[in-house]
Amino acid sequence: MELQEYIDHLLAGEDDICAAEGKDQAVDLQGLHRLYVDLIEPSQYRIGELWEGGKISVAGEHLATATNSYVASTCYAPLARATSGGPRAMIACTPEEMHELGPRMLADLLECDGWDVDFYGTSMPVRDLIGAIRERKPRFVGLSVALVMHLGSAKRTITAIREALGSETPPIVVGGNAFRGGEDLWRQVGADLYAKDASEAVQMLGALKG
Ligand code: B12
Repeated sequence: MELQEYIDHLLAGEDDICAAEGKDQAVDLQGLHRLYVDLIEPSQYRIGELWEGGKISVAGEHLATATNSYVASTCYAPLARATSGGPRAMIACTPEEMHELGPRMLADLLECDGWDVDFYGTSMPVRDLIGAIRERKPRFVGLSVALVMHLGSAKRTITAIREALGSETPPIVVGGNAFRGGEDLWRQVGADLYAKDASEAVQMLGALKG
């Protein structure tokens, strides 16, 4: 199905048609990656443009986002692996960050790649994040930032983690819409690694599995 046709179904609230398309694509892991990065992600970006341009309402955006969340979870579940005991990954949104679908999709694809993922969802408080890293000792921490205005908070979060954990700090990986505005932004917030999408991230992070 073409992107525009899929978006039309999203906006019409046709979750059954969207899920059927997702299942057709996600017949294997490669298909799931394609579904996430080549269909769900660009459809959400397009929804953002339509919303920003006043072409669709907030209700339209919410419906599309909820439908894409449903499609992702429906299609990922059959390919998920039992990963308890595997290398641990930690994925969280920085404080105040409410965009959850992108990091959730990354968490899903990492699980399918054998990582035991702790996914913390939106707006993770810094103190609690540091406590969780101490306790759970992940191989890396992934921080998601969608809003450009949250880049400062991302930098403060990373600085606080490094100050608290010193040489015990695991590699800090960042990603999300906010970093698309400039090639060097991820370095400026003090991260060790960056990936532009979830597929690229899974490939890059394979090197940390050990
Ligand atoms: C849906 C949505 C929302 C929903 C989110 C609901 C949810 N459950 O997630 C809600 C309604 C909450 C929302 C709120 C707001 N939003 Co909003 N939102 C969007 C929208 C349309 C889609 C987001 C999405 O799902 N993207 C799809 C995912 C798959 O893409 P992604 O997040 O980039 O993730 C991929 C990669 O980046 C990567 N990745 C993501 N995280 C990580 C982490 C790591 C470690 C790695 C390696 C990789 C990685 O992997 C993912 C898959 O490949 C975007 C448009 C856009 N361009 O993203 C606007 C957008 C991000 N929002 C925007 C704005 C302005 C807002 C609000 C300020 C609006 C308002 N006035 O209230 C608030 C702020 C809320 C907050 N405090 O965070 C702007 C941001 C502009 C800017 N320059 O910063 C955007 C770009 C829309 C626009 N075009 O104007 N939003």
